[in-house]
Amino acid sequence: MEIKAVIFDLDGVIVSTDEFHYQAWQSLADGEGIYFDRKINDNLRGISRMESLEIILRKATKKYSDSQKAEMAARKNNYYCKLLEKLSPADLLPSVTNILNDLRTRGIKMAVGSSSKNSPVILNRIGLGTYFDATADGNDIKKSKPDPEVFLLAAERLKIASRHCLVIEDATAGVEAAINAKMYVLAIGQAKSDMRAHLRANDLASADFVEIFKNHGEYQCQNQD
Ligand code: B16
Ligand code: MG
Repeated sequence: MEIKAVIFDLDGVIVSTDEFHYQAWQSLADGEGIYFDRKINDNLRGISRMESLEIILRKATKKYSDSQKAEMAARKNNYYCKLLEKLSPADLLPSVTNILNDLRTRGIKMAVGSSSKNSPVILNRIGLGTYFDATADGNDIKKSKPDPEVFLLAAERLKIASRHCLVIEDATAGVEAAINAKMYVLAIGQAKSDMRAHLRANDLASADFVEIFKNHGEYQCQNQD
């Protein structure tokens, strides 16, 4: 199986906005008197804003109406967008720039596949607004990860068959989405112990791209910083 394209998850793979999501949900939960911690937050990785809220509300002692939920989701997004104002190209996670440049030089197609509706804002802030050959995000899809929709759409926009795509993910929901899309998947960070992934690494910086492409195509990547 030759890898012709790499589809990057955004939050937690390219940039550590996953920490901002945590802080924003914590602010919301504190304001509502709902218990929330980093362990619960890990279950929110890769899934949509409203699905995340539903998980948080499992710890709530009162029932919320749909309009109250919509207001809470908007409030969380306001906290989150405030934090995004601080983002800059300096916030790219280690090795991202080198890996992107290497992939580009070798002719590998690249896309972003993110559940986030804030994906375009984030990409602009980190200086990658026009970098990718294609993007697919929370604004384009009906079902978020673990549904494969976002990755299938990214591959369609790249015009590359699923079996030639490598997804890089930090969420177990994202690993499952890639497998559901019949794509190859490298799991990093929180997802690194997910045995369903074909490849696993602590983070992008320690992923052995030389080995990956030696086994799955002619491409060889130099990913030293
Ligand atoms: P938003 P990814 C996901 O992005 C996040 O991991 C997840 O925590 C978040 O709830 C989701 O985006 C929706 O984000 O509220 O900005 O639309 O990891 O798929 O890039
Ligand atoms: Mg992620």
